[in-house]
Amino acid sequence: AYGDPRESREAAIRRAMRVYLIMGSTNVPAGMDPAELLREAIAGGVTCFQFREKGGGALAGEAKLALAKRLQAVCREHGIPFIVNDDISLAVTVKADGIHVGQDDDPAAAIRARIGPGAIVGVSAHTPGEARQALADGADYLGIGPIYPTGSKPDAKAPQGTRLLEELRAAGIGAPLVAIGGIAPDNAAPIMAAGADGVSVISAITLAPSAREAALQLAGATAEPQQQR
Ligand code: TZP
Ligand code: MG
Repeated sequence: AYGDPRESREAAIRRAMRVYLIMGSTNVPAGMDPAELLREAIAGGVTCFQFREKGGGALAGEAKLALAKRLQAVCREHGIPFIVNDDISLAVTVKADGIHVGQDDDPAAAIRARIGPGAIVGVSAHTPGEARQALADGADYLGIGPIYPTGSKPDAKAPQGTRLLEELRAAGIGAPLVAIGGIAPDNAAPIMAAGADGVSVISAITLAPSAREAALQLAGATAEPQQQR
């Protein structure tokens, strides 16, 4: 489980990147309980969770806090990291395992100063320059994308394929990298081959007929080649 003292911090974070579910209330089909969906997804093999409460109809204030706490409890029960997207005060309030920020947010060093030295800090990067800067600022992992077209983020940048992943690895950057954007079990292989440590998804799990089955398939698609043989 995350936080096992026998595992190095970086190894634990890298391992958590493998099947990284991102979700907020607006990603969950009507009539479904987000906590139940998360439980199903973890049962299928999700290794990390990010609470991303964004877009039209997103919860705010007490309702957002209450949902964060419910989902955090599920993550704790199953020993996977609970990461908060963007909202540093929420992350601090609930003592989240980490925070994920974009390029429009404070630099990783400023974020870490607020959330504490032990917390995981993830940063979205779209260019080699942004990636290097985030790592220099102390980011623990980078989110790279969008790899493929996505229907889950209206203001997403143009899809870039696996090029940046390949470029960063070729440049000798060994930091944990997680890919994002339009990823599904059937298109994850080239991402892993390009050097990603895993995939982060919204719709491939939240809109799947079975979150558990979708997570299971993503776990299979992101297995190390050595483990498959
Ligand atoms: N950032 C870049 S693409 C994206 C985010 C949050 C959305 C990913 O969602 P999906 O459904 O996995 O394409
Ligand atoms: Mg942001």
